[in-house]
Amino acid sequence: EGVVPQEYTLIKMEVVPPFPAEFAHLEGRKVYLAAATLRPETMYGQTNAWVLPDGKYGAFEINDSDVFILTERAARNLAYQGLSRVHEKATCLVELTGQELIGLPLRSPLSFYEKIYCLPMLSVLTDKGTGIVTSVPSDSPDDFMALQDLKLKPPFRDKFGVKDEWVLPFEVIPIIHHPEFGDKSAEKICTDMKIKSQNERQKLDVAKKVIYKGGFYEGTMIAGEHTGKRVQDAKNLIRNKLLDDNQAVVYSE
Ligand code: A2H
Repeated sequence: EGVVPQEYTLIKMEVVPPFPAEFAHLEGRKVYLAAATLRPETMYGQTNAWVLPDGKYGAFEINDSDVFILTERAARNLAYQGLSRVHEKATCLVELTGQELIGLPLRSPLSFYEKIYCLPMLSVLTDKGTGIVTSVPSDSPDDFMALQDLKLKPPFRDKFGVKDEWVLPFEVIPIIHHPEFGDKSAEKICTDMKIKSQNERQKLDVAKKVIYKGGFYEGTMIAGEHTGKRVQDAKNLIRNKLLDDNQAVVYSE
């Protein structure tokens, strides 16, 4: 963990009932995958959620109605930030593996797609954020390559029990115009750099930096109610609206 605290926005990706057998007894509660992002302005472009298949997760009580699925580490941090039903204590209702979360249908705030699915990504870290990531393949090279791997490699889908219909219908949505890399900047830079898979860590780290810099500081919104505004100016407007509407919470670590 860094010395400077990182402030994330946790996006409440609602698990659409009916729930699978592993947490059928949560029926009647609102259950969310809580995805940590630094880019709330990109939520229009969500196509899925990411979990680490071997990761350990739990369903934790946040208050009388809401249950968040995330790592225990994040649940403990949240408890100290006033987000647990029991004061300063994380209470786990069910322990879950990432593999058990794959295929969950989700409704996520601002997403153009009404229903999206939880899918596996091998670069998800369980000691950062919540261990849940929301996927925006238009603007994140990691998300783009992980989705490409699933789309182009049927054996990779089979390995994790991923159904075609959780992946194939979800196209990259242009949401930000990047001055140098256009409207699907992550796809463009991955093609230009000839990145072959989600495992090309060094290249992806370079791609991520380049895309982030131009997209955030010089990008323009081309989707949603802030179309035409600079990304820099839209970010806090979008973030504050998500927080006001109780579709997101603040999380620091
Ligand atoms: B960002 P930082 Cl469009 N493991 O959100 C791996 N990656 C994680 C993670 C974890 N446990 N928790 C969060 N992240 C991702 C959107 C996005 C993000 C876009 C473009 C760039 C970008 C959609 N995914 O991040 O190491 C999340 O992806 C590049 C900085 O704390 C989160 O924001 O700086 C970002 O990494 C946080 O990374």
